[in-house]
Amino acid sequence: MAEPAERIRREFAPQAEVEEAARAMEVFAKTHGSEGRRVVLITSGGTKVPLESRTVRFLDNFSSGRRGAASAEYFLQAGYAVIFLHRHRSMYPYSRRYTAVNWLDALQIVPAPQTDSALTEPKLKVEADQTNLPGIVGVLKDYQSIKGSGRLLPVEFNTLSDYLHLLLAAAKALSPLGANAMFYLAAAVSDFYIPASEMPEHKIQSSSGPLQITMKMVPKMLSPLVKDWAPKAFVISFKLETDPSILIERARKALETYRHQVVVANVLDTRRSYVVVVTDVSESKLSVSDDEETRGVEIEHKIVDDLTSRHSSFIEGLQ
Ligand code: PAZ
Repeated sequence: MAEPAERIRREFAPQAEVEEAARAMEVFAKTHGSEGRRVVLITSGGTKVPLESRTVRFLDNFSSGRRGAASAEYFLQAGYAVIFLHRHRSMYPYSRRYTAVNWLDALQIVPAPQTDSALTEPKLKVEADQTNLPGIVGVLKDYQSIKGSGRLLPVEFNTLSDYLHLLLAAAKALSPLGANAMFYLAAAVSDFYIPASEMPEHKIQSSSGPLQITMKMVPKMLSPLVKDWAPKAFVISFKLETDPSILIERARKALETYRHQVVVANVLDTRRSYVVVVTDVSESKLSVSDDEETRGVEIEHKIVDDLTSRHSSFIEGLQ
């Protein structure tokens, strides 16, 4: 069996500009690394797996990207530099708060100061109505300050192939940072795919009757990431289940198999209010009460607080 990096290069053709993104991640990691700053790679959103080469249909993994986008904000608040590897059009730090807003309802056209009296048409400008955009002034200030600081590098993927190539490139970029690098793998990545050589070229016809497809297993990235690509980094994976009774057992199995530091375990229906942070020696339950929720407390804040302090212990050689 070819090693995973080789398999990815051979079997998965990316659509994203991988080399350009790889260079940007390398420069970003070097810059922040040389300033002694910790750098976290956050993966966020679901992956799309095409079923036809001229693609009409996909197999999609569910994820809104809220976990990743909210966590990015809290890592930035904690002083980290963040590579935000996210699915195109999934939630984005700061703007995530307004994904349900129809911007055309939130904006108004108002007269602009007239500086040129020779103009025949009156000048107009657009203003935001803050009642439709709760907290916008604070959010915009935070966003602009983070953008100015250069501590957020967004990188986009769409398909599974893009994701695999970009994760490999990110691991290479972050590896020189040793224990100062963190991987926070919250994306929901497909376990199955159809190799290009076995994919029908044209749209699958429903006139051929019920569809039967055989999919191959996607190479497990966590194993080479931990062993070879970034062996000194602090690595956190996420485990999503729908059956709560198998959650902890599955998280423990992942830790045993991949030998990384932490699994954050969550159940689909309760993922906004309850997670368990699992290590080989502990299980810490984090939750958000109804009262906290009404005060705007987010579970990602608690997850990031917990993990940044574990990361400090890891760097100090205590974990
Ligand atoms: O993106 P989101 O906020 O809607 O959901 C987050 C999540 C459930 C995708 C994430 O917490 C997670 O568990 N990711 C790993 C999924 C997996 O086990 O493949």
